[in-house]
Amino acid sequence: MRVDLLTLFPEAVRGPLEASILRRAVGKGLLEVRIWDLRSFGLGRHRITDDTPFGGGGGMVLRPEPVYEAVDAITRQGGRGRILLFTPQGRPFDQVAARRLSRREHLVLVCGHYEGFDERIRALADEEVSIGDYVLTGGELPALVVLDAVTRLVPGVIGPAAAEDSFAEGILEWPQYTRPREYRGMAVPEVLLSGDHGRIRLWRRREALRRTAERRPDLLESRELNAEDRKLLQETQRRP
Ligand code: 6GU
Repeated sequence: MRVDLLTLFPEAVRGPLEASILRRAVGKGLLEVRIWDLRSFGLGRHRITDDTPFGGGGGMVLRPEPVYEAVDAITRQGGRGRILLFTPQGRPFDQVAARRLSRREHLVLVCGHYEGFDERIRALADEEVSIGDYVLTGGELPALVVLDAVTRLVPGVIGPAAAEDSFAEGILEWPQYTRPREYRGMAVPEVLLSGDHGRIRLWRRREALRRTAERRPDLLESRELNAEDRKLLQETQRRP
């Protein structure tokens, strides 16, 4: 997958790309990220990228030219890709969107900044994306969030079992334990040491459903449970 990331703060996105899974994906040749400094497309000797809003009021607004010219430069390098514009007004990002975007060959991530951007920049975007109902200072962290969620779904980046975690299926993960068997008075549930894979599977499923019902009942309301899941969920209501 090729990703072009447009930002006024290239240094804000470099660190995460040089660490962990993202770095490994780049190392394996599964991901290629190019960072474009919007300032290099700024106007005049001072490389101006922002201006005051027409109509008055405070703050500075990202001008359209640097973004359009950066996208032109990307297009000249071959293909325009799917253009995502990061804004709190965008569609809330979720695992379904991550999976859909992971099938794209080329993404262009446009990070706004300042108090906002010129409305005409929206005309460039195929999608406007938000990562949740809170306000950040810019689109850099959202772009990295989306890039991380999408990259781990690109085949070969992590094992298929890890990528297909239970959230992909719409419920929360079950509790996990490793050594030691007991730590500071907290014991690993006996069933996990039993070697009985049938019992372990049912326990994990029951605990995943219990946790989802307790913490994210909204995830269960929007889906149809099969007979086994309904039975396991009932069991969680009978005994703790
Ligand atoms: Cl995409 N941008 C900004 N500035 N704030 C946000 C956001 C995006 N998503 C949630 N908050």
